[in-house]
Amino acid sequence: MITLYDCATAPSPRRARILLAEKGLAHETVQIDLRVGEQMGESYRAINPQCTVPALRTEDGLMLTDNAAIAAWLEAYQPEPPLLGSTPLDKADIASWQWRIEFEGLLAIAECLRNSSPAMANRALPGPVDYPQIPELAQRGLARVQNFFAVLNDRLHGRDFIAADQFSIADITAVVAVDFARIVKVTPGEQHPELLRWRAAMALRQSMAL
Ligand SMILES: N[C@@H](CCC(=O)N[C@@H](CS)C(=O)NCC(=O)O)C(=O)O
Repeated sequence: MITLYDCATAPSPRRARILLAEKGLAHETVQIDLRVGEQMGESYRAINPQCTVPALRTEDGLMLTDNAAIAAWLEAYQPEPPLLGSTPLDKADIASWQWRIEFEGLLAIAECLRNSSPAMANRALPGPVDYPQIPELAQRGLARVQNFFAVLNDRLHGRDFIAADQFSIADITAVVAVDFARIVKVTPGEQHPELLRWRAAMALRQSMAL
């Protein structure tokens, strides 16, 4: 059985949960409580020395310690439905949007949250090394998140999906990013009609309730 090291409230493991559901793969879940710092403890460090969730253990005991590895492995292990694209062009389009959503969306939200939240003092970046907060980065992160919403809204003009005219991992990552932006008080509004239309359509997929 596949084991997912998860945290129900965190965005990064949600990406892996949705991916597993879209692939129709059953798995066991081990919850890691980030609020009490369980990810930094010795027992989780032995599982993932990067001290982050998600991590996934395959049936063969292979440990995958980030979303990139989990997505690559899942697509090879269970090719249907293809979520990383099938043709060279589609694969490139999906990979490009996946990177933009991670960099302009998820990392911008993290930049804002982690550099401002008192609960994350000295934890401005995830991982085994502590870094102090830089308040100016929180401001820049917020501006980047707002711009990211505008970019997605523009992209979705005349499209049902973010990339390659098909449901893909880019849609999964974008849903997770758009939903998580609530934490820095950015939500889609009337200035984002395309984003709202796409998010409502995504909500029809059972996986998105995870
Ligand atoms: N590269 C990782 C990033 C994962 C990540 O940043 N996870 C966060 C939760 S969303 C985490 O584990 N944070 C632990 C911490 O803040 O100490 C991936 O996407 O797999």
